[in-house]
Amino acid sequence: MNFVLSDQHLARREEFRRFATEELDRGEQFPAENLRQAARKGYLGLPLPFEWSGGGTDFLTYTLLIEELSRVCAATGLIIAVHTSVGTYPLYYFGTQEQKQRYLCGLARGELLGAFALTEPEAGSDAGNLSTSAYKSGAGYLLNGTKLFITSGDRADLYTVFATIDRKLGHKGITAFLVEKNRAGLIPGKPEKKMGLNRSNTTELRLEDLYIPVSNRLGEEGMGFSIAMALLDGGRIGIAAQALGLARAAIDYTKTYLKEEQGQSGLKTGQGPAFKLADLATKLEASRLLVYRAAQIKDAGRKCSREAAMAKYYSADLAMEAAICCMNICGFPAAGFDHPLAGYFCDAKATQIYEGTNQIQRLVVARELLQ
Ligand code: COS
Repeated sequence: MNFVLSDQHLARREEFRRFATEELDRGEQFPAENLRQAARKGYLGLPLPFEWSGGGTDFLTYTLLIEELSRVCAATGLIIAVHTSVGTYPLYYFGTQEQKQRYLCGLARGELLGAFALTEPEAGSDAGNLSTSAYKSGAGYLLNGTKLFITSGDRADLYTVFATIDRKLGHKGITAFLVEKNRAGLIPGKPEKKMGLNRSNTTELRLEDLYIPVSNRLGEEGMGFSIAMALLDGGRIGIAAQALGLARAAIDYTKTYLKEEQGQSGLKTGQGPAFKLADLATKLEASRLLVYRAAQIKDAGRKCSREAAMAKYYSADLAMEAAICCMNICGFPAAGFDHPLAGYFCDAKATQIYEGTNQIQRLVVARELLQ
């Protein structure tokens, strides 16, 4: 295993860093302009092959992109991570040639935005227990049910939706479908008000007698759960990279704060905050290695469930720890709603919850250890 990024990776990281610093805005609305600029650079299909209008990079390069974007705007990082790993990869990995020809280039170029609709009000962590139904109807299926907490739920052009053809079959009944935004019966809700990441629209999605032709089924009937799980492995690496970006943002902010404070008042900083920062910087490196390793295992075409889970929960917990620690170091002003550290704190919390809670990640790791 290579512990050092290649010159090519370093050059791409520098490019992403410059782009994020110079071209991303940190406003409050849905970051449409950020996405447009990122699409212009080819960042919405970075790890997709050239033949499908992608950037032809490995997954490791994609994690560098998500980390750099998220350091500046975690919502932009999240939207692009979800669009790529679970919005576009379903089609790339499991689509027929005809399905790919319809949508894959548009997704990779960022002309279309992808979304992933698995979670339901009664099926979050226990994803295999979902109840959205898909009944055979003519040359297709009628879908009925409610999906919850869908990233870009009201913005996406193409959704991968999971429904069961027969609930009695358990996870073996779950089937995946490609659903275009303008289909009658697809009803997105209003964006949820969250404590962080409000630039990323998270919505409910109601499916009411939503007709889907067989030509939009992704994979065979009953393959949906395995498809979802396989995609989430990659998705979790992206979220781990997002959390890395957030942890780094908090640490960078506090480094500047301490240097300025030291400049003004000699030894006032003392060893307490400095040592705390050293601990965080060390954990950040450990976290990075977990993320890069998971990405490299994926790039090697091997199963990376355990490594992705480890990277995801370690990085997300670190993002939270870094935000709290840095707020403690910077003191009362950091608790203000508009303070950057308060923003990182609010954004970091979500990384512990979505793409499979950190408890689910521990379950994935523990199961592999004990099997
Ligand atoms: N890749 C491919 N297939 C996988 C897989 C993976 N990473 N993980 C599991 N599977 C397959 C298994 O091989 C099994 O297939 P067979 O029945 O053909 O043998 C099937 O899926 C069921 O696996 P398992 O018994 O492990 O499923 P569980 O119901 O116990 O669920 C957890 C496992 C809890 C890990 C799963 O439900 C999960 O990840 N939940 C969290 C969901 C989530 O992340 N939601 C976020 C959505 S986006 S915000």
